[in-house]
Amino acid sequence: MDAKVHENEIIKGSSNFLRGTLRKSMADELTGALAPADAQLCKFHGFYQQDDRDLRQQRQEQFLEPYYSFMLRARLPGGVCTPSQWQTIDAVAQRLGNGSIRLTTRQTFQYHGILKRNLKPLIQQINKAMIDSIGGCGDVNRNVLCNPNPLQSQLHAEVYRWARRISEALLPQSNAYHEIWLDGERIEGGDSEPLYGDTYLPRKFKTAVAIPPSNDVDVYTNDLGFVAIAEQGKLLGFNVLAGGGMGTTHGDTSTFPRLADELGFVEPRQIIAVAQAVVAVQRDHGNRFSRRHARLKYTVESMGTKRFRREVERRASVSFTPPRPVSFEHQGDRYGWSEGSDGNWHLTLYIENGRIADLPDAPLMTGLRKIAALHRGDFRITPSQNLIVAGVPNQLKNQIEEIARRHGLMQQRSSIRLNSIACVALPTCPQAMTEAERCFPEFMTRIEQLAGAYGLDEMGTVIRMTGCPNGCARPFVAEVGLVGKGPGSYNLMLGGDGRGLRLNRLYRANLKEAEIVAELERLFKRYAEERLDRECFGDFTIRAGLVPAVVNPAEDFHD
Ligand code: SRM
Ligand code: SF4
Repeated sequence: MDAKVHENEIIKGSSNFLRGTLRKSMADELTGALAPADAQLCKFHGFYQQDDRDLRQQRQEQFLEPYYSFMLRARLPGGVCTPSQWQTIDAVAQRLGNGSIRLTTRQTFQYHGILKRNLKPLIQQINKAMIDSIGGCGDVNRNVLCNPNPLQSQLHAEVYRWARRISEALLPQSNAYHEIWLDGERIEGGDSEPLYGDTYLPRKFKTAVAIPPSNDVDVYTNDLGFVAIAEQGKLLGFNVLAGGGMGTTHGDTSTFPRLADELGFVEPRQIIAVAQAVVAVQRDHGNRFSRRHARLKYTVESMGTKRFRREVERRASVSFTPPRPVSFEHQGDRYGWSEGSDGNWHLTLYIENGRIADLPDAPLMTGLRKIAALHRGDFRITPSQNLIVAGVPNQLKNQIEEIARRHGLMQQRSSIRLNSIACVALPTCPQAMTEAERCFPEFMTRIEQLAGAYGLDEMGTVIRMTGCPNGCARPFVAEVGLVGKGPGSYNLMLGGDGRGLRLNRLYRANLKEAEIVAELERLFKRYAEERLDRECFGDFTIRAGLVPAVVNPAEDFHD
């Protein structure tokens, strides 16, 4: 292997298909941590080693090792689970996690604060409920997103089945997970990774399936995207997109967010071959020297879209036809009850920051436990960290609503709050430069007051905050993006279009919260006075010349 490749390539290549020394690390009772190489490999098994950053200094002063614990992320294609699976998810959080469940921006759930000794029992318990964490993280395909709101029930069911198939087709084949965590039998010399190879992908890889007119999955921000094309509720095929991504590094202009390019249209039966071909091109052409430049978006950028498309066509033995016209109307979720075409009802609940816990004024966890006990449909986690109680027959509607209301799951919220999201950030995220989840509710209260003062609180502007520029709440496609820059300070980004079709751009750097509020007050005032009929805030910021639109992010995102 080339000596200059990134050290993670060596770790992967010599791991014996993701086994490394994980068993030994787990058995070592002298530390709450894993050996450094295993702390990389464990991501492929769905968990991260973390330490409580609030306690770092205190522990250092007491000459103690950091307070290590683990975050586990499940694989849940399209965010769908049954009520009985929900009951397990809940029980495991109480017994082996920190008592809360965190819904994520990729339609799954995370447990935080798992002690090393509890990892194996936790993985075993969720697996008994038929939920695994394979590829929850790591340099492989991650949880596959799929529009979760089944208004057109049959089309949704069909598209969801394709999302599951993609997830299965892109799963790593190593038996290591079963051996290490589920005490499965060892396959002597039998392991191979026909798709990924022994060094897997150069970097994480993300796939989403959208059903227009909703762009709730932010399909253009994914490495690989499929946009369902239907006529009168019948699925004809998918437009295929490639090369989207959010992560950037402050001060490094060679990194940038990017929206995926359209490769073309294919029929449903062709999409698995196409997905595998896109992965294979990334496997063979992605950058294995610099992880900062290793995502598919840089591969597409350096190969050029035409060559990339040809290579996918060749490997998948397909010919793309021109992409079909699509029209997306909004990002985010639509709340409350909606009726599916099959006569069942779906209740979308706003879960602030995706954090499910028994809060002093809102026992969310207990409420959902009670709903799970009588619900016969399914639960769907949305890409905006919310939850849908889906497939409720008419006769259970009132009962479920009554429980939801009594447990604070249906509080009155402004549209501007309902359209906002924040990432986890402190205290668990090692990359966080500042707060997000913990400060966001109060910050949004100030923004609500501000918007209310100008009659804009129901305008539903998309506001997203992250504790660093990795972009976990997809802030670069928000109308207002707040991207952590340093303790208590954020870059204020403007110019998204509320549909996830345009990147935003830096408006003011390094602002403290009070400065952000003051800036937004000026901007909201102008918007209230000057906006055109039905013009969203993001479009206004471009038309008013507050920021120029990003056309080619490789060239102009950092201008
Ligand atoms: Fe993320 C890393 C949390 C969605 C881009 N992300 C992390 C880590 C694991 C920090 C780390 O490197 O150790 C965070 C763990 C925090 C914690 O304590 O839980 C973390 N990411 C999250 C979640 C939980 C945010 C949330 O509030 O919901 C989301 C989990 C999704 C899931 O279920 O799989 C989450 N992360 C995203 C998204 C949004 C998406 O995928 O739709 C992005 C932007 C899209 C993209 O990938 O380009 C995203 N996360 C990153 C990056 C930057 C990657 C890059 O290309 O530069 C990192 C850092 C890295 O990979 O080195 C990162
Ligand atoms: Fe952590 Fe940054 Fe992701 Fe927020 S955006 S969870 S701070 S990596």
